[in-house]
Amino acid sequence: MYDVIIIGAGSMGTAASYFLAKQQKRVLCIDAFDPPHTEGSHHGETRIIRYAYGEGADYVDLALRAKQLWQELETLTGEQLLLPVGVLNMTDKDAPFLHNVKQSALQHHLHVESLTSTDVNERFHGITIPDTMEAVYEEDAGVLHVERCVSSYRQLAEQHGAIYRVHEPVQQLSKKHNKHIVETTHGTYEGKTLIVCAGAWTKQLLDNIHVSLPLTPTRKTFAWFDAPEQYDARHFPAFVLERPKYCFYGFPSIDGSGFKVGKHDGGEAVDPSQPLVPFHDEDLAHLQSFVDTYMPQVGTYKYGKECKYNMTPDEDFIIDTLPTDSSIVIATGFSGHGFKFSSAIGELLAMMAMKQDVPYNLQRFSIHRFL
Ligand code: PYC
Repeated sequence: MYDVIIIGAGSMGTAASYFLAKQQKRVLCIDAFDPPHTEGSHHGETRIIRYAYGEGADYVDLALRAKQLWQELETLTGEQLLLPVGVLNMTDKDAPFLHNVKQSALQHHLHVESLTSTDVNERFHGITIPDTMEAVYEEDAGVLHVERCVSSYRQLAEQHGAIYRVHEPVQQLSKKHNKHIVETTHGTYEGKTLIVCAGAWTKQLLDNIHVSLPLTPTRKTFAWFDAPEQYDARHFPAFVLERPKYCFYGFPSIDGSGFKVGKHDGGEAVDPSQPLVPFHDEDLAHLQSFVDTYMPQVGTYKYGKECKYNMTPDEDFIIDTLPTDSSIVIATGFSGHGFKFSSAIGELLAMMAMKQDVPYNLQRFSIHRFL
């Protein structure tokens, strides 16, 4: 019998497995694939990490803890995981996102710089934004190497005794005599506590135990372009650019990888059991149009990829225990902005699974807003 069974060994699950295994808990991590993999939301080389948070100051404590834990993980593994290239947040003047960035910075004493469009266009060669826009630059923010983050936590967790069962889709969840029973395609496992963090597959797993959450797995796309010198990570930041009708994000070229840009808004609702439609011309047209408008010196398209976001209606996460069973911990609905937090959320899930006090106000992430 396991102390904790984690369903979904993506970014959150691998981190949680490490924090539990480190406490000598018997932990089993189950995944339908073999992480790190390209079927969920943790592939594509890079994700943004930012602390002055446009989605609201409620996220800042978690973001700052995440940074500390990524740095600890770097020390433990000797891998470079976090590259502090800076993050430039750009919106129309007076947009709520930028207001929240400034408020987050003020409340948490974070170093940020408010910039006019002229400041941005002069300082970051290769960006052209109109004078109806403004920006906040956070120099300490940056980029995470996603696959390295996931494989580092998995490796350390296994070194501490966590068991990984991969290529084992979960088929059935049930409970008997206070034991959770998890049936996969390959076996049946028993655990005292469950953590469900299966990304796009979470909705159908929870439907299985009659918990219905309004989660929408959604197809999103990103692509790499040739990057002239000015888009190199030595001078160019990661960025989020939000306008009333769309939102894109991007990364400088790191070690010659190319300039990467992704479309954060829109996308099609998908069935996670079906393969995603491969990246196609219309996906490229959206990304190319963004690049042509705001970063016109970016070079030729190299290749594109697709991934899944697991959206909640309000785009805030769900991190909670089930109201009907406090031995089931849920972490889901990361809505395309969760990866950066996964070190801190892994630690938090381990605390919740062990019924320890947690050092955050989790009100905003409550499951009750949807039940
Ligand atoms: O996680 O910072 C983020 C992000 C911005 C746009 C998409 N993801």
